[in-house]
Amino acid sequence: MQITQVTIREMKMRMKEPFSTSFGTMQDKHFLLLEVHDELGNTGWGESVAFDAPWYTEETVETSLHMLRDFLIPLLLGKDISHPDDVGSLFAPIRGNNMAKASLECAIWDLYAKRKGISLAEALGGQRERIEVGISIGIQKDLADLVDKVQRYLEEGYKRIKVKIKPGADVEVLRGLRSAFPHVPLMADANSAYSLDDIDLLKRLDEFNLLMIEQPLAHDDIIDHAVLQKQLKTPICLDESINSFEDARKAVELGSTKVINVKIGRVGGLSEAKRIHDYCMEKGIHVWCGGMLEAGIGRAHNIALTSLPNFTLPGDTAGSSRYWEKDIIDPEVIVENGYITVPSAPGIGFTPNLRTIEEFTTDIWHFKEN
Ligand code: OSB
Ligand code: MG
Repeated sequence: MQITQVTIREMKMRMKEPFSTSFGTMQDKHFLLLEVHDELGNTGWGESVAFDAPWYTEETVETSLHMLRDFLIPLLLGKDISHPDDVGSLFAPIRGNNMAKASLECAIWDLYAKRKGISLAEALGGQRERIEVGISIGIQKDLADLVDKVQRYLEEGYKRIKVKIKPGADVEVLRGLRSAFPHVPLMADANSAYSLDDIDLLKRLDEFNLLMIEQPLAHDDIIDHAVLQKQLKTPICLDESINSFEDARKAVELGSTKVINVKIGRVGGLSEAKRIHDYCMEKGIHVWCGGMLEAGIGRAHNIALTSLPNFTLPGDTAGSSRYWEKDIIDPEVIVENGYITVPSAPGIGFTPNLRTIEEFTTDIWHFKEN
């Protein structure tokens, strides 16, 4: 397939509720929507996941735009691509910038599946017809608010509760939650808020029978997590630390992680996400699909990825209505009894809603081969 044109839309969408982590609070989701066109008039869609500020990883909306416009799109325009796996080698001369790369690569995957007339899930080798979903809840004002939220999401059917923790809002929060919900599948995400100096505190979390603790230590560490894991009963799940297949391999070999949160953007695209999935499956390491507060296009890619067999744990891919008054796809992502049905229509299987997309677009650029 020949890539003849790429459109970037800069988007701003207000979330229903602010989302707070150990690194800060977000209310407005600012991102890029990518639309790639082929020589036959087909289009494929992708969504960038970097935030406004570099507090999760180093990328931002602005760096993504810069990378796409000045490096990645020029590498792709006019190229004849036989399979989306080839995009990785095309982008190889550009170091890092995985989220920018992934937004474009995901659009190519959608386009590829549409040209073949198959769903993205099928193109990736996924088999599941529906996926189990959990929910990630930001830091709340107090324990009562958190208990209320958890109660509401359990009633909606979510299969696993993840709560954000940070120094000063950890042991007592989890103790309170555990006593309110003794048997709920529960986990905590620290977003890199601790160091090995906190080892005694982290060991106290073992008493709450958590499914796992996500990214307790530095965003770029895999060594200290291995040291910590030896002293914890609770399995460690790495998020920020895993930016590639090679990171995953090293973390698994070192014993730094027992579970991996796979995010398509963080690892540079669906092809790399699938490599990590396949490797973990071979090694008996369970994976689940993380989220970046995506709108509908990014969410659709996450759903397709989660249809692969080693996504054995509920992911963070909640329904559209958990984030948005109005999403940008038709139909919206719906969670029923804790499940999302994997669409079978060609490509991502959800139709971009051009009217709502236009409503949230703040800028637009078209790139053509010249
Ligand atoms: O660490 O998984 C994370 C949101 C923003 C940044 C980082 C993370 C998260 C979430 C929310 O946990 C996942 C979602 O609902 O999309
Ligand atoms: Mg995380």
